[in-house]
Amino acid sequence: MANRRAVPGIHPYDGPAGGWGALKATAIAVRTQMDTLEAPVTLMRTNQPDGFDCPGCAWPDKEHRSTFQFCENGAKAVTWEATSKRVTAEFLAQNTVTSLLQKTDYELEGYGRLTTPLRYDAGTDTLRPLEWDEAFQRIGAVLQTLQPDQVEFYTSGRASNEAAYLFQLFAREYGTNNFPDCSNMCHEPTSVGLPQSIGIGKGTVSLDDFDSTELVISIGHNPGTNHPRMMGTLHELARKNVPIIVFNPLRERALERFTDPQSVIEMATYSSTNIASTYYQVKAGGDAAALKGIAKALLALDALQGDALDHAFIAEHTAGFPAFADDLAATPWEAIEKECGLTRQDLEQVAVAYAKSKATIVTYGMGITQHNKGTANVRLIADLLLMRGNIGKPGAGICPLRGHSNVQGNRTVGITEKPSADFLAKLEAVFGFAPPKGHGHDAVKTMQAMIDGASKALICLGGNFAVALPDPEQSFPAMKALDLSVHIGTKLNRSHLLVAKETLILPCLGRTELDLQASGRQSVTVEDSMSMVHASSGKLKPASDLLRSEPAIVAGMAKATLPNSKVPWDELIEDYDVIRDLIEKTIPGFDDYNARIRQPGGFRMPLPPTERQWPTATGKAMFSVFTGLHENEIVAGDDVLRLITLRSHDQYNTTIYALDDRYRGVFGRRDVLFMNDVDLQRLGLEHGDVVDLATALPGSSQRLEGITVIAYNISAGSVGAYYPEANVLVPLHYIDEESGTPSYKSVPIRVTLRSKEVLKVKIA
Ligand SMILES: Nc1nc2c(c(=O)[nH]1)N[C@H]1C(S)=C(S)[C@@H](COP(=O)(O)OP(=O)(O)OC[C@H]3O[C@@H](n4cnc5c(=O)[nH]c(N)nc54)[C@H](O)[C@@H]3O)O[C@H]1N2
Ligand SMILES: Nc1nc2c(c(=O)[nH]1)N[C@H]1C(S)=C(S)[C@@H](COP(=O)(O)OP(=O)(O)OC[C@H]3O[C@@H](n4cnc5c(=O)[nH]c(N)nc54)[C@H](O)[C@@H]3O)O[C@H]1N2
Ligand SMILES: [Mo]
Repeated sequence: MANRRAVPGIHPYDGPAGGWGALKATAIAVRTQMDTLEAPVTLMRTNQPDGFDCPGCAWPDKEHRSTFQFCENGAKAVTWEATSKRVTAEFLAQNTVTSLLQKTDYELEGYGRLTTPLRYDAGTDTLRPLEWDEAFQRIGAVLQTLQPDQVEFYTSGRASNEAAYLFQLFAREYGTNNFPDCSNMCHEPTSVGLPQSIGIGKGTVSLDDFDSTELVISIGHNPGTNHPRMMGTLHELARKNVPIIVFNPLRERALERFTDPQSVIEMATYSSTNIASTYYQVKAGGDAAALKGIAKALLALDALQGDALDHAFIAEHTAGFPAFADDLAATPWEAIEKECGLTRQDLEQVAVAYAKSKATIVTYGMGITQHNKGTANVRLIADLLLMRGNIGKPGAGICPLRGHSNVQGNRTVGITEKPSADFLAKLEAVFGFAPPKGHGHDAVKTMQAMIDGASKALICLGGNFAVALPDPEQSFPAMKALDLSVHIGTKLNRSHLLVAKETLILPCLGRTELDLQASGRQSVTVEDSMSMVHASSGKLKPASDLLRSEPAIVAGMAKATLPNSKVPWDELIEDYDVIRDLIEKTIPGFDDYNARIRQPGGFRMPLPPTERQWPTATGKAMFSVFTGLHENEIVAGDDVLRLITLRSHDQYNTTIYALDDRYRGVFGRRDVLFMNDVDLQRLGLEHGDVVDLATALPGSSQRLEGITVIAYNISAGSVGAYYPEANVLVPLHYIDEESGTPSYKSVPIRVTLRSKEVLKVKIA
């Protein structure tokens, strides 16, 4: 570390995560975004019984009635939505779409909330206001000229159960199962892998399980930034000396040390708590090897002492164990060590700790799923847990950390391109139209169909589709080639501006805002990471009088498109209880839906594995065999590095709040590549050099130029850069074949020197 040259905006951060820095960051967020009189009241309503659900993350809240939990990034999510900034018609008249496309995502976000329905006018190259009815009529007119399978219905996981259910109802009555959604870029490996292993594509733990767990293994997620309320739980466990074993290529500060802003003592004394008991810097994409190593060591331990496996559980509840064990026996330690970058001894130590714990939870995020073998990775985690009967008992289980706050609920209420026959039959019985049976497009397939010209229209319920997906060089022109794009959103983003022949932007209410319909104040419902469904209702005055709720907008489009619709759209919008009654009639698990969301904390969706019921094809929990170890064997070579694309502390997916990444020591800029010292030396590079990156896959010419490489504590062979800027390097078809999820966390790249001169950047 000594004698490194100075690089603008790069200052190692030595403190713990959380603490006073987090309070200060919140104060800044409030000051820059909101009317300061209103802000404290709004923040206090987050996750309260009568308030709104925090749009920041999907981590549950105890009964939704805890005293307000301070959370820096939750506060940012709320203040950015409740901002007092507005995109006005005057502003849009003065700024052409071409000029707005020159702005950064950060600048676009900074213009604030959308206030009126907009339509692109090619003559003036501007977005112009129009009436709601006119907007719906235009959408209906275009959709009536297209074949249903030429239309794509995208959902970003913020949408409520009610909005998402109506969206799928509209699309299915119209005649397609084309449902690309953000989950296809996120936890699809969980949704595809876990049903094969345990019979349901959801996590099995509840918040209470963390009270009695004896060991947490945390793999590939960064809770200090992305699941900030989870830090309270981890902090509590660490203080009780429950071991927390971390696998992550980067040293993430919040997983090392955390000061709980709720703790008066820690705040007053500037002290902190160590979070990880052991921190293993696995290679990017090396988790499968590490997990196999732990499982192999556990088998060896069991051979010695006889009690490292739960033999009774394996015999009674599982199938496939012999094949799983045979494969482990056939997997050599040298190969495991090479692939994960950890030693046999490391992994044996984890096995010993694991064998000692009577109840273990494994938590995981994008570090596991966004890989070529994402689904197989998820199944290996389930295997490890099954070996010791760690599913379906208190204090134990699998805990995928979901992304968007209601992404899990969206899937539950029918946002899927592969609907079950049962569900379609129920829709038909209840509504009297025949929904399409063939499978539709997921996110990557949608983009490919757009590139090929087969898909002509894209309707987006939130999100920033083109920016979230890989390879903008292909996806941006494909957006512009569409006949129609429609975006229901709160803030202007780049996908909105990649205008098609016809483009409409429909501004909606956010979670924090009052939703008044004919029967009065409405609430919506969401399902968190732990399958708890609860109500959310905003109270703030809407950002503009012209905003409509997401359900109302979907109903408006549906009525204009389907004049003979069998769905009573108007009744549904008058009172969302009626939507919930229909959800109850068509989807299992929602019995007494309206009554149960009126109870504090809501209710839990059925999770058969928690009772050791396994709705798999065999009726047993299934072990899997992860063939090989390698994430990808297409490209090898000493000069090829694996690129992880990740989130900074100051962003929410494609929404960039600010240009800092405090805990990683990056300030005022995002054009950096994190690299290990060993790799820097090996490649003849120096901290601060400007480099070019090229995707190292056969036939790819994808490049990202002029990035500053910085020395960072990241596992050798792995490098990191920010999403979405680095998406130019991710090929569209570099995916996990089982789930269709892009391998955003393991892109093979080559790095070449551009200039030894340190870039002069103006730090904002
Ligand atoms: N504030 C904020 N909150 C968010 C979001 C946000 O952008 N901002 N996004 C939301 C969404 S949609 C999602 S999906 C979640 C995302 O939450 P995370 O899953 O935490 O997402 P990432 O930032 O992409 O980071 C993944 C972590 O995995 C590590 N990692 C990368 N590759 C590997 C690997 O091969 N193996 C292992 N073991 N680790 C690896 C990275 O170093 C990083 O710490 O957060 C949600 N919450
Ligand atoms: N390279 C790389 N790419 C990735 C990832 C990665 O780790 N690396 N992560 C992937 C993951 S996990 C995900 S989930 C996707 C995210 O993909 P998306 O969900 O498509 O993207 P977001 O950035 O969350 O969408 C932000 C937009 O949503 C709109 N919005 C915000 N709130 C609301 C609301 O209440 N209602 C409506 N209707 N609209 C609203 C705003 O207009 C805002 O601009 O990106 C994926 N892309
Ligand atoms: Mo996500």
